[in-house]
Amino acid sequence: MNKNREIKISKFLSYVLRHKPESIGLTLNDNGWASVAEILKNRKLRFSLENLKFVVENNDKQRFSFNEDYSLIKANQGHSIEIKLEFQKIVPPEILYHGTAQHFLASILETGLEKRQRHHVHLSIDIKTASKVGKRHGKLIILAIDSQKMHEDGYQFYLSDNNVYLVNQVPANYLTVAMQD
Ligand code: HQG
Repeated sequence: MNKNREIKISKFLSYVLRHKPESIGLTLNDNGWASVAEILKNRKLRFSLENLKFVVENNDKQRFSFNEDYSLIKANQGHSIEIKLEFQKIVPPEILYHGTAQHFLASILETGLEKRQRHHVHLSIDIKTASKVGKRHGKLIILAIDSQKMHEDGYQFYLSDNNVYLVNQVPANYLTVAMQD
């Protein structure tokens, strides 16, 4: 499939499965699953089941999942609408990373990392992944999170199906600057 079309379908899926299902008359169940048949019937962007499978399987960040018989599809994380995603509770690795923009630093050191529009603060397993996330926002800065200490102090960590580490907040005292551009 042509890369532009693939990205277009992926963005469309993010929009309807994370943010605005009602824009195409779709309903998500409590855990965020939507009917594949309903999605294929939408009038905004036409594509086949084969196209959809291709986009889901080749997605750079594995943003979406099918159920076993391909009748349902969901976004693995990143929702702004209220759903009860069943994330796996985990004991985090000792250190996790968060990539962000340097201009956010002063505010982050004041209030800690907040979830903003999302359901959780998103953390990365390594600096490489955190760099990709952070560069989207401006001049890169990588923060290291003492996730082991946070966990010992009672903060619950989760892992999404596409291996994003999630936590409700990161107070500033668990953060240090690991690297900046
Ligand atoms: C910042 C993408 C000032 C935070 C990525 C971040 C990731 C603060 C921004 C996923 C702050 C929110 C998540 C504070 C947090 N003061 N700024 N107190 N607390 N921020 O996009 O982590 O393509 O909502 O540092 O790859 O950048 O959607 O979060 O810069 O996996 O699948 O507020 O989104 O994946 O930005 O990215 P975002 P994020 P998808």
